[in-house]
Amino acid sequence: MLIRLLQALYGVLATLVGMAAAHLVAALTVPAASPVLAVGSTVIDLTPTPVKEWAIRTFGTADKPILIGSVLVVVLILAGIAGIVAARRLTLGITMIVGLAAIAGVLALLRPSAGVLDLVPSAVAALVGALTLAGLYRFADPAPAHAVGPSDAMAARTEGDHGHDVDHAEPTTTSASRRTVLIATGGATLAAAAIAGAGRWVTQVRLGGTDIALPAAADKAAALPTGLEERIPGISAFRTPNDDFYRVDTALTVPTIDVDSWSLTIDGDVDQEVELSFDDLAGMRLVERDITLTCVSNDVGGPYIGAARWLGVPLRDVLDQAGIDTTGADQILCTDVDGMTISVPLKVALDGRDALIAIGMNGEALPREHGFPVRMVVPGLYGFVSACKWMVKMTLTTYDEQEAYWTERDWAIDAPIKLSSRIDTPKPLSNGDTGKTFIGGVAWAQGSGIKGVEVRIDGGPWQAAELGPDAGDDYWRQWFYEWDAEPGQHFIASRATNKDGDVQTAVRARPFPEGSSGIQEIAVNVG
Ligand SMILES: Nc1nc2c(c(=O)[nH]1)N[C@H]1C(S)=C(S)[C@@H](COP(=O)(O)O)O[C@H]1N2
Ligand SMILES: [Mo]
Repeated sequence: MLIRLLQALYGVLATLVGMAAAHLVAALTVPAASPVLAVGSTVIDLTPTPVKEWAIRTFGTADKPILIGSVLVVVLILAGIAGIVAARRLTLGITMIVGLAAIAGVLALLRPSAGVLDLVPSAVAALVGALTLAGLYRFADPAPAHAVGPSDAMAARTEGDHGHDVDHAEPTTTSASRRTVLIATGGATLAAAAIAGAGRWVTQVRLGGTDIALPAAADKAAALPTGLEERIPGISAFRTPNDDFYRVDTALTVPTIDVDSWSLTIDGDVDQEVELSFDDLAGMRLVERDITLTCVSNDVGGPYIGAARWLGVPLRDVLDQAGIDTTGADQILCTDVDGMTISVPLKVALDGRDALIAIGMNGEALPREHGFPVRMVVPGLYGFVSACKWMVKMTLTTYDEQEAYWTERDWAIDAPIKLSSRIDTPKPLSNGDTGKTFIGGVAWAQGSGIKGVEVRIDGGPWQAAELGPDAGDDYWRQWFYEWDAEPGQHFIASRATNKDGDVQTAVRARPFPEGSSGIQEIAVNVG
């Protein structure tokens, strides 16, 4: 038994050393081609929409580490089996490890924007994994010597027949001592850790800073009014700090783009193809806008919403450089640096709303997680049909001709953000004191703006809440209601009304395929 475990450990260690080496090479070349990430990304893309929705809802932003962990567990189980097989037939064990790396290599090659270079990390994993496994067995074979050839098979049969392990066999001269085994496993563990550490370091260095100087906006936004957060503890800040801004995307590693070599291509149904460098873009007329972004996967009352001040070039201005034919194309297919596509209805570029090609967020360059160096921001549409991050190309085309990532997965192609509100405080199921209590939260109706928010306690009448400051119709409003809490359990609900007079619907819808609806109602205990 112990020997089997050791053999499995050899397989696992060889694979870990191989994967660490591959990760290091990937960090130096194509980070997303690292074997685990290539497999993980493919799993994400193949996951059916309902499962994906469930994962986002259940694990939130931990969905990525959980996915990578699951891939690792499966790979390491197979690696353990390869290690045990290698004890009998080293070449077969090595073939299994090489096979695992080959699968990762093929998946890396199948990624949307992959080139031959994407094969290199998996090739390194295969080579290093194979050499490590061979090295471990050569240096410290945990089992007594096994002959090669017919007697090998015989030994296996004997062992199987008697159902006992080889440690009962006569010790032989080539059997590794406990000490050599310890040195071998320790050495391989250290090697894996050291190489993985180097990979991490390389990534950190390559990531570099995003603190590039941004020109000032020609069309500045007025100073943001002071929000309610100092008065109402627990309410969302009027402006979401970049570090707290929700992140939703399919990228397992944050794409690292070098701003000097980045460019944006506008092609497809245009008068002339245009390619803009970052300096070209930053040299255009820049505007500053306060816009609240929302994810279609946000459940009623959920966390995937954030409000920021964006700096960018009006989408219309960039399209005008290329010259667009508004009778042909009906969508802008945006492509990110990894080949991921997000489509935007062309009409949002033309209807006068503040659709931006953004280069700045809250006074800084875009953080890497939020699309450095350039992303799209379109007020009023959920992020999955508008907010392409790490954008490198915009193609003017039709929905008939080309499908974006989420369209292939049956999500809506045009998805306006639904009127909604969220209770930030008190927290669901919290225990509060009796007496004066602030109920507070945010409400949004991008495009039309919020006219009012109402609160309902224990199924009673809807009562008007007070609104926080107004920073434009594309931006959320904070709201609060002063409540005299009495002992016992209470139910608190909120609903918003937009400036057109539409009231937030009580009809429940799940996020798929065009966003959630319904009314949030929370239970709290008082006294
Ligand atoms: N390249 C790329 N852009 C993307 C996505 C993505 O997966 N890849 N996800 C979109 C979705 S679903 C949303 S809600 C927003 C979220 O933007 P944020 O992460 O900056 O909050 O980005 C959008 N842009
Ligand atoms: Mo989203």
